[in-house]
Amino acid sequence: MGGSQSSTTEQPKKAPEPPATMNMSGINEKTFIMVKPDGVQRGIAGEIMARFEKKGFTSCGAKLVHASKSFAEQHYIDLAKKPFYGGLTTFLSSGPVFAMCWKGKGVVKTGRKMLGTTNPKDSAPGTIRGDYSIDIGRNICHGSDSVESAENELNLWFPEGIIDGFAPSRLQHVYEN
Ligand code: IDP
Ligand code: MG
Repeated sequence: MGGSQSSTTEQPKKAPEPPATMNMSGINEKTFIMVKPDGVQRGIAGEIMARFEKKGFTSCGAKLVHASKSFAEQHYIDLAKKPFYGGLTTFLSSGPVFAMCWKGKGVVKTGRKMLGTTNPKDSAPGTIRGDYSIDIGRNICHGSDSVESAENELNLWFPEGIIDGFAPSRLQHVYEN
């Protein structure tokens, strides 16, 4: 006796499941919206969430995160060469942010319109930045600028995954078909 035996009870190995990919088109399009530390400090996070809810988009995830400086640098890596990158990433990591995933038809582009232009001095009244901010470095919110960057940002901020299978019953009153 003794020694290693090959087990006869071992289950045949299943082919690995393909990695879960986010469905990022049609009414399943998703975007990453974030209330930056200024918006959280000023108590505007709930208002921003409410605007996306009232528009008809579906929440797929929401949480407060206090990002580290290096995490903030990763988020804004495309801006690494800009002179304001240091200040921007120090600011983003200065306090909690409210990170959200929103889903719906055209949500990336419409989400950006709802935020308003980057510089609040040009943001139309009625947009979030137009209504609640003045300085470009304190424009209170972030929104993905393309479906591709949304997917990257959601993977960065929600490594645990999002709630993707939820289709609220109200959708029949949001979409005509
Ligand atoms: P976005 O947030 O509208 O996508 P980006 O060009 O991606 O704009 O810039 C990211 C953030 O960096 C902006 O939201 C803003 O807070 C900040 N930012 C952009 N340009 C400037 C600038 O010229 N000076 C200071 N901060 C800036
Ligand atoms: Mg941007």
